[in-house]
Amino acid sequence: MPQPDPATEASRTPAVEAGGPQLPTYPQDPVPPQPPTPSNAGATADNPVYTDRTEPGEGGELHQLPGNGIPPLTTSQGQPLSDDQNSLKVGDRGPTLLEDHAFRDKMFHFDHERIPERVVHARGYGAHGTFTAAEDLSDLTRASLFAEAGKETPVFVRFSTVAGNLGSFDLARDVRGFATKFYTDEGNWDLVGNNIPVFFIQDALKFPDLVHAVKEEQDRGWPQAQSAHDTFWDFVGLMPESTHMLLWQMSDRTIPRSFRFMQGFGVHTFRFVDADGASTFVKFHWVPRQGLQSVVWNEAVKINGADPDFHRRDLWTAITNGDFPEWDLCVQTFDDDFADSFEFDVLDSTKIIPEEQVPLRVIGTMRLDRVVDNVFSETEQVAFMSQNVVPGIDFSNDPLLQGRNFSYLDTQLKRLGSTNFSQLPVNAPRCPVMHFQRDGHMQMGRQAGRANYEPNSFTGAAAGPRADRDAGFRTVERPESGTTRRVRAESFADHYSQAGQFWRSQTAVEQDHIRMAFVFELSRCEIPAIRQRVVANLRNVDEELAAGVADGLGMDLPEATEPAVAPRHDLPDSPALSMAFRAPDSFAGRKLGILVSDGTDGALLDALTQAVTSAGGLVETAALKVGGVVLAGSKARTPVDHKIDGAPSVLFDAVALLATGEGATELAGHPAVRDFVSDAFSHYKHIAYVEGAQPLLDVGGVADRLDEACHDLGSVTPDDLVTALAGLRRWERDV
Ligand code: HDE
Repeated sequence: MPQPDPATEASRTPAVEAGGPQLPTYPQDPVPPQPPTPSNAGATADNPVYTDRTEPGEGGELHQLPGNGIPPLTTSQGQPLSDDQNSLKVGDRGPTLLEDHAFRDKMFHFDHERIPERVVHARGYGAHGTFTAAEDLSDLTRASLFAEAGKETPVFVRFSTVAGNLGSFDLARDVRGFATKFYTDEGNWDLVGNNIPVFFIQDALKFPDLVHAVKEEQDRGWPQAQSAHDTFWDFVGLMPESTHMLLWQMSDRTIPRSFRFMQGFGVHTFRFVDADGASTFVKFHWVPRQGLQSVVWNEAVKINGADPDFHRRDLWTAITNGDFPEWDLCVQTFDDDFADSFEFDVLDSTKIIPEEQVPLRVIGTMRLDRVVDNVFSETEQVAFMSQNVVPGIDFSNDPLLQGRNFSYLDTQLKRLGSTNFSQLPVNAPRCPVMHFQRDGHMQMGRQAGRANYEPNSFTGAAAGPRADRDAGFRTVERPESGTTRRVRAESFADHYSQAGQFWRSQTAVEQDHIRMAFVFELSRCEIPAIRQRVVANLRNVDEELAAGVADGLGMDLPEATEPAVAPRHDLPDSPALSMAFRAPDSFAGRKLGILVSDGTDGALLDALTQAVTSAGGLVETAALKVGGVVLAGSKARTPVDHKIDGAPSVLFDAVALLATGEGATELAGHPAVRDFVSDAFSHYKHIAYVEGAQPLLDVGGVADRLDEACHDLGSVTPDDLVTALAGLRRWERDV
């Protein structure tokens, strides 16, 4: 059998057809022998450069492929390769030789590409940005990033789900991690928060149990990325301290429309410390300038099928389009007197301090404006640690925080495999680092000099890495005394009052969603006693909620659980706890999905696109075929963004039906189109349509149910439509 010569057709990289799409031009084989240029051009012995091979060119295209005078591929040892397509064999069809060091070099590295995923928050997505201080905060903290108005500090943020594994889907009903690394000029400060201000447990010792209970069950390996199963509800039912968090978890906050539309919370009480060592308690909040927005549950389920990467794609798209999301960093600060007089213990992470009681103060704004170059190097290798604080920020005695401060350092060693993980570019401080920590796996530094201990007389009293008694980090001096005991403080005992306050502060629609979420999740539990225990706990929160959940599950209302302390039902409503309180006031950052066909009015399509984009929104089109449609009065095909099957309406915030005539009739025969329209309607979305789209309204079953959020483009201008779209959903719709 004739064998391909490595230098012939069979081993060639395909050539680009003339007139075809603009793909990078590959050189024609055989690759001519390249001059032995070092792969890392520009590198010196002191400064190896490893990143010059696949940088995008100015036009975004990948270049620097072999040939044309560009350095050739090399092994990891820098030896130029003559052939990266064929392994070394005995004869053309013979066995592969162990001698093939280039093969082994490549395969060895590939075999070890994976590292352990995070035990929680495995699935995440990161981006770079900048934090800009709003004012000089020196009256509260000596943290250098808050030293003056306008001071900029680079940040890296990683958003995540908690329970799902790395390859799970984005729209799980789950808490979202919101972790921020501030590269301050006095070291890294990590604010490792969530999008919910409370937590399930009060003591870190319970964390392994909580996580075991929520992750897939050990004897079967499912469910993935879901709390809707027996072991989770068993655990939380037996741990009434979880109840407040459960109310948040069952709210729409755990199915966010986008990372861009979520709040973030530091959760614990921390301390700000000023230059004199005086401290103030502080709670941190991130408030998105984009407003808050979530999807509905039925939509979340469908998004996970249509686009499991919905949230990461959303963040990437927004940033690469220049639509940079922003969050205000706000603080609630209070002193010991407030802490002593507050109804709950400020060290208890299952409690909030209502904004109405201690208002938010904006201390700066973060803007995310750069996606990562490499997801593994940055998003996967970033190591957040709650114990990363800088001078001016300190911990409180919250037992959850104290436990976290051990766990995060510990976990990085397991995940990243070396104590030198802080040398990775994404983790490295962007300020001088001076210490005598030495050696260890993957030591990247070349720590010169003779002295590697302290004190020493080689570096000189002023020159070496001496501790700075004045400016260095100093733990707040606080009196502590007591008997060593394993106890939970009495002041942590009220598990229900704030859950009731949260429930009462929600709008009727939000309450409905919470009730339905409890019903759904508990209906996935096979063991009736588990459902009963949770409903028994809910009776201490609100009788109406408990009755509604029991009814939805088709069960009798159980006796209420005996609470540790009687729940209070007199806490005032806190409107700020409702997502409606921070609803968006425009369509900016949202997406309109437009269904088009042959014969669609191109002028209207343009006008709509123009109106949406000038309001800061995005437009994507879908049609029967991705090749495009012939617009009315045109002869050429206009490409579209999606084939209809790949663009269900759940991927959009609002939809417009511009398909018309025969095109509309043809589309109406397609099941995906029926779902496109009927889902948009039942997910309370705005629907704009042209007269010719009647077959689509008919097939979607909405023609005789049109309401104020259904807009006839024959009478509504594109600008008016965009104004109406700011409302996002018509919750009054009877679906
Ligand atoms: Fe975490 N958590 N956590 N957590 N957590 C981790 O650290 C832990 C808690 C949070 O994007 C782990 O690097 C304990 C509260 C975020 O890389 C681990 C306790 C809050 C992220 C860990 C908690 C968080 C993590 C797993 C109970 C909100 C992802 C991998 C006391 C304030 C950060 C890792 C990223 C990740 C431990 C509870 C937020 C194992 C022991 C409360 C956002 O160290």
